[in-house]
Amino acid sequence: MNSTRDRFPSPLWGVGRGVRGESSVGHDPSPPTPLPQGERGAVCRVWWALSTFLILLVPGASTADEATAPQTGLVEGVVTYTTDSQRPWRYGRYYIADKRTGALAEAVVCLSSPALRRHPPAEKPKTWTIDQKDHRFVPEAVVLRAGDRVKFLNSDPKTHNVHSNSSLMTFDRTLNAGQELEIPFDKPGNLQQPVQISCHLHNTMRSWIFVFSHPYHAVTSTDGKFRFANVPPGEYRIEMFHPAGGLKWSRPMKVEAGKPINVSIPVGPDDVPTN
Ligand SMILES: [Cu+2]
Repeated sequence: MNSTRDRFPSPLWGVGRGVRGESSVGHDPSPPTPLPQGERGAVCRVWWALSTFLILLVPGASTADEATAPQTGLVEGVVTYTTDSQRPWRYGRYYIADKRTGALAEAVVCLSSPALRRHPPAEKPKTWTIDQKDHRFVPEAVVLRAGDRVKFLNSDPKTHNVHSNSSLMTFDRTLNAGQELEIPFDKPGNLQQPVQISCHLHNTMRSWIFVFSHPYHAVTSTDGKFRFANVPPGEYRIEMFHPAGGLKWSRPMKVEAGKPINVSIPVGPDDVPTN
């Protein structure tokens, strides 16, 4: 971007060149003719006024720079499931706390675009925790950024196991009561490619870890809500996936600076895979 100086040449620079007869205007090589006293005063007053105007204009130029600087957008919304008594979704009883609102818990929502795959890594990677408690992985769905780590705990008084044969991360470790295991997740995947975690000893235990290259992802709580702040303007898809039930939903979306977007993600029996 051109600097303010480039776009608004200093009036003093112009005066100096004019006095020395070097003005580019007309390329006149002849020496300047001294002006009468009265006219010189008028010229000075004109330049003073012009200088003041341009000085006042410079802060305006800064404002223009800010307006064209990368501004961000906000995307937020809620995931709901509409129950159909004729086609009951058997997972509904686990992930819908309030049947009246249908707010869907543990739904993973994210933005996707080719540009986001080149998003810079997080400055401070985080460590997330998945416990093994009452024969369940808690929580079941975890979303994180490439470079983050997951610490697996075993709070049960018996032995469990954590296993993954995902191309993003492969591991298989038995955890006795009270033992821990920390695993790094450096390779990004996407919404359709979670790291599925299981326990060899109890086949009903399962968990999904979604590894993203960017921060615009969320897993819903019992209120079904999600929120992405500081989204760079651009064209995206907003996608939702519920790993426990296989519910899928996606739409194209255009994010513009300073224009918050509220998204309703209503899913129902038609969004449940039939196979
Ligand atoms: Cu187990």
